[in-house]
Amino acid sequence: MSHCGIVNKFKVGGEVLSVEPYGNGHINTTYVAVVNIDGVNRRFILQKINTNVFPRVGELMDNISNVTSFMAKVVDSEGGNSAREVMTVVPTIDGKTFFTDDNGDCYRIYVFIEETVALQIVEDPKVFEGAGRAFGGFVSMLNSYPASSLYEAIYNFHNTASRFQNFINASDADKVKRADSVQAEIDFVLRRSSMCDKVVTMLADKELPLRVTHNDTKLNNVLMDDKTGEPVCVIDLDTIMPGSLLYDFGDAIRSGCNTGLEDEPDLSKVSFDINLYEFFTRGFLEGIGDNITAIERDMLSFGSMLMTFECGMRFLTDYLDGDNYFKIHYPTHNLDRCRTQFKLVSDMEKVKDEMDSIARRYCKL
Ligand code: ADP
Ligand code: GN1
Ligand code: MG
Repeated sequence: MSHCGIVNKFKVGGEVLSVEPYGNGHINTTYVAVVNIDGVNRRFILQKINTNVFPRVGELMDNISNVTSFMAKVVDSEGGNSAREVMTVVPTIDGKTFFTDDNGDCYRIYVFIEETVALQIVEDPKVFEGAGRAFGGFVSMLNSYPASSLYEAIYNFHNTASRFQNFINASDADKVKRADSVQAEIDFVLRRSSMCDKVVTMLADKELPLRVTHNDTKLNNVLMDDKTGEPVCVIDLDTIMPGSLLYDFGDAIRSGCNTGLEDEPDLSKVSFDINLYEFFTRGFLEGIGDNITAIERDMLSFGSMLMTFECGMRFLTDYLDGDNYFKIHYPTHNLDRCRTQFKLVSDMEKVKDEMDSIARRYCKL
């Protein structure tokens, strides 16, 4: 079935004019569809859901439609505009949240949020502070959402201990004979293996609270107003699950406080920017308000290192495994991504004390 035919399976309310590839996510395949509705061209986001990564699509879409309905009510009750500030799932003509074609491929459609931009890199620290407010506000808004009613979209998603085990398995199996060429990166992971079970254990022991978290808070997963730079809408809701606030904070720091791109091959361009850390932390702590504990506050630096380390380890695991998970555009793409993450971890280790004093300075506790 053509992509236009797929869009026609949804209640878009008009004539489908075109469907083109869009965006640069690593997981799903995204398209923009233009639909003529009563003489006006409107855009929609069509996504083919990566069912290797998300095998239980029904559960995933239940999570997303329930959470977005909840957030829309909160936003509207506070005088906001939920049509712009919350993702809107467009139902299929038979009232479902996604469409399955004859090949078993699953598609969904969201309303396109116009006059926004998804940034790959921070150009203006104030904009990054806004992203912090948006992600902090996101966790805060979902504080009263019943976490136990959510499905676990990817089991053990930020369970760093289990990610470490996957890494060991891939390195031992050495399926595509790459381990010898990445011994330095393998050693980097092994030297830090004791980091991996800390948050998992503290969550299990209830020293850290389990919250509804986004779990994929990279900078390009919040849309910014293209004129004012203010945050508009948190997107990419596939990984909303019960988790730790440290995951959301840490993943945003990982992706936003990098002076280079996530896949920059020239490591001299990649470094951890503590100034940006301060901007984001101020925004995040403002957004979260008092929905944070002292232990969480004191572990924000650790969470940043852990999420950066975990992501680098995942890229390395995928490289050792023959690149089956993340989309790659050239053979060493995952290795380049891994190296940027490990460079950031090394940088953060050197300024941990400064990161801690910034968190204390802006926390409302
Ligand atoms: P992935 O999981 O592959 O990262 P995303 O859901 O983040 O996919 O979408 C990929 C890109 O599509 C985003 O970075 C953004 O540019 C764009 N996008 C996604 N949803 C919307 C939307 N509702 N309105 C406008 N742009 C969107
Ligand atoms: C993936 O979907 P996307 O591109 O926003 C990945 C994240 C990684 C990120 C690294 C479901 O995010 O966990 O941190 O790439 N998402 C999933 O860029 O695995
Ligand atoms: Mg994304």
